[in-house]
Amino acid sequence: FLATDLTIDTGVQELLLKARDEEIETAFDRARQQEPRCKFGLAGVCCRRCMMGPCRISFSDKGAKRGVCGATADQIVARNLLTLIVDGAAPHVEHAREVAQTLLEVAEGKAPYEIKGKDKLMKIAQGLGLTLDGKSMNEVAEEVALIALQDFQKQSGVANWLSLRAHDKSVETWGKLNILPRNAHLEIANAINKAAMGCDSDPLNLLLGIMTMALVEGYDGLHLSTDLSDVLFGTPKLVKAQYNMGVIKEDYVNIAVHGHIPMVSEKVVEWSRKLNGEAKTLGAKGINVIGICCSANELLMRQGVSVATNFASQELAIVTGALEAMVVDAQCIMPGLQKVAECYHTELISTLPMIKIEGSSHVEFTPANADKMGEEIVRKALGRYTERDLVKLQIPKGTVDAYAGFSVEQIIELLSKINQEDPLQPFIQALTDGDILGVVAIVGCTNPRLKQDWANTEVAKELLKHNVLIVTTGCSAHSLGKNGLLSPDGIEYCGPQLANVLKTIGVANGLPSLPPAWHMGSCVDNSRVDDLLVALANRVGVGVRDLPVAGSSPEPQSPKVLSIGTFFIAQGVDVHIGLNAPISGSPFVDNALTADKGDFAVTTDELFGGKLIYEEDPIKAAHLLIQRIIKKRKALGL
Ligand code: BF8
Ligand code: SF4
Repeated sequence: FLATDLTIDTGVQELLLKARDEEIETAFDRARQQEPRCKFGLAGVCCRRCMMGPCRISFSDKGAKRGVCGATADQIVARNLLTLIVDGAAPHVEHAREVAQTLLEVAEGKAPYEIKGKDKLMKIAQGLGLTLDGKSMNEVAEEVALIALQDFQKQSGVANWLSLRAHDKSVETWGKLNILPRNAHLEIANAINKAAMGCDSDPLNLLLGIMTMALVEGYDGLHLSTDLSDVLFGTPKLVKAQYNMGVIKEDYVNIAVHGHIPMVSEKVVEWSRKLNGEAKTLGAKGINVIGICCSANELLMRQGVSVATNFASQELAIVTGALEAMVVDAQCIMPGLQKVAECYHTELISTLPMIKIEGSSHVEFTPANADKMGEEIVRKALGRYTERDLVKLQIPKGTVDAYAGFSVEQIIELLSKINQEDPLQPFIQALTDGDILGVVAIVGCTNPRLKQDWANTEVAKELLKHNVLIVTTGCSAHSLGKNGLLSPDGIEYCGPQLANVLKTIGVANGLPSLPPAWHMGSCVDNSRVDDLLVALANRVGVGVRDLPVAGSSPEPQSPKVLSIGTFFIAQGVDVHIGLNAPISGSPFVDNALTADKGDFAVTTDELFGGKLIYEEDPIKAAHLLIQRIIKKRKALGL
């Protein structure tokens, strides 16, 4: 395979050739070794839920139409999708719980972090109905953390973070369907129970279970993680940084942070700054921390740390031969990293007690020993610097400037330079006039089965050309960053009306223009996208489902894309994916998620106002999204 067929990132292409010369295998090679893929698995009709199986449902008239227990294709696919969505939501829920637990320990004086987001803390406390009079910041933080932790305990009522963040009209819809979650752990256990052999076999009831899990993802995964991370580490503001493998610096001690959990990555940055002088005694110019995947997003948004690469090419960062350490925590960490690290002087370091990697070192994170962890990790990296093999050193040249830090708070501040009393007004005016046709969130991953960064970038460019504003998160944001769409220069891709809007807001804020894609953060920060939608809906006086907006994940790999996607569908937002979910083997599930209102007895389009759109071709996908946006505009009389 030509490297140019695997990725549009020229730095990654260069490193793929280097890896081949050095006989190092990466995910791009392994993705091809898995072809041809099992068609039963792709369609979702394979069941391994008990030892009467595994069973699979035939596509032809001749073969089996039911599993041994009698389960049909609809039942098998619905159960599989439910557990797939648990696979997506559970890591975010655990992420949120860890942040909440850390906040509690900080408030109790047991963990070495300071609360940097005092304003956010007070706003959340007010939203939760707490009285603030006479209370210290730590007392308020403790109360907020305890209310957050109730979302893993309470046995009745509705999850607290849903009540805090959801739009009233959405809650009304979910209440009528009886899908409101009580606590995240209970609903995860329920979902696994529903899917077990001999339990729920009603595809509609399973679909409703999927939507409950989607709400768990949305509120006790995404929103809770973002809110409490902002409390601990501060709400992001506009920052400028660089993208591409070129951010790894030859004459520095390089530490890559990879994963998701900001408590880990923030401490690595803090200790790299503290021990920077020690790098100089080794002959290096200092310590250079760079990001990969969503840890990159967390640090980019709050610390302006530059980004080396995204998911599909994580192993290639090590192939530069210039990483002293790669620090990982949870989610999207390829086990293949260790084998690559063993070919170089790089130390792969896992951190979370429950997530270890065969062969790697481990420096344990707990909130209380976070400083000890940070110091030990940075000292390990310093120790590796002198072991570098200069013959194997090759860092692709070139970086791209990018802006990030588009929290809703920051967006409102930028807009307030145009209208101080009513900051959202100019944005809504531009939407009303069609200068902004709609807003699409480009989110999710890169996937070594697909040409890296290509579809993410092409969907974005086609939408921009038609005056659709892009907001972005996750590894897709990195695709756009690498390709210049997070820079003011990127407005060359915009239609004239959108370009004008971006210039006007940019100039009012001392920039030539805002970038055409607004980087809102990591995957859990899709909560920020949701916050923006709720703020717009409230300001206009409609529901989220009425807004001319959509989501798109052109290169998904993780079930997190499906859990986040169904969360947005539950709010009535259409969601495009560029690689099919394993649902095509079930007429019921496939139609329920992808058909239009009225075409079948049950569709999410009818129940919630949003549906799943599957399209591999990025240009066609962009136009399917534009059609849906225009339909929503018409319904609003625009
Ligand atoms: O949570 S975008 S590849 S790193 S799943 Fe993973 Fe996908 Fe990247 Fe962040 Ni999100
Ligand atoms: Fe087969 Fe039913 Fe067991 Fe699944 S649960 S493996 S369909 S017998």
